[in-house]
Amino acid sequence: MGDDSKVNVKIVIIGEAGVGKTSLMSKFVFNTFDDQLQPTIGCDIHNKTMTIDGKNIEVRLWDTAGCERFQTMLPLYYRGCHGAILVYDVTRRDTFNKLRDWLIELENNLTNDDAVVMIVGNKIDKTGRQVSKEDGNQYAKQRSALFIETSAKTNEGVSIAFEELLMKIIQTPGLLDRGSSGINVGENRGNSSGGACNWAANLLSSLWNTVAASG
Ligand SMILES: Nc1nc2c(ncn2[C@@H]2O[C@H](COP(=O)(O)OP(=O)(O)OP(=O)(O)O)[C@@H](O)[C@H]2O)c(=O)[nH]1
Ligand SMILES: [Mg+2]
Repeated sequence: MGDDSKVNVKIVIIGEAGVGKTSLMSKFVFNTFDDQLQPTIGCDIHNKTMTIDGKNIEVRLWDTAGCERFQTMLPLYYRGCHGAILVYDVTRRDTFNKLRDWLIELENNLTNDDAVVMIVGNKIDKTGRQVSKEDGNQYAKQRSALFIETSAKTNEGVSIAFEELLMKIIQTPGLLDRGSSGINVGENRGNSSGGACNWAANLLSSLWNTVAASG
């Protein structure tokens, strides 16, 4: 593959409800922040094209719902992921305590064994912190995950979070060669448009949103 080919990368964003998963995605993809964001229903998929380490990358971000009602669908979203962003809210200790459950969920469902996990402590702009940076860092280290603190509101750490994760994914030997499986069957190296994949993935997401909303 030449360096001008596009590499497709799938990343899932998970964590408890309200921790800022959608806000992080929106800041990174659209550079927007909404104080009154509605909870995600099912899963939203957004793409961003970027260059990391001289490689053209089409990043597909699966922004999942933290609400328990939608979690039965999660294993489907993990299929073929190259990376996962596991978010907690530094002002809510309960969301940090739940990281263990989320990591077990990832271990059981990620189809790429060496998919890269990044733990993100979000909302550092807020007062009333309940989880120190040291606690977050130490926990991530124990679990061999990357770690960063962010604010989707002020943009602190947001680009770095995604860039570090992507860099690590690119540098993990063989990870991208495996591409994705399951519903992302069209994802592989050298797919320069990604149009059909986007269409299929977004259609699936829309269908799921419709079903979820009516249930
Ligand atoms: N102050 C502050 N507020 C934030 C930050 N990130 C998100 N929020 C707010 O927190 C609320 C929840 O954010 P979302 O991005 O919807 O959270 P989520 O994790 O996607 O939630 P679900 O979709 O329900 O799982 C929204 O009102 C956001 O505006 C942040 O970094 N700082
Ligand atoms: Mg959301």
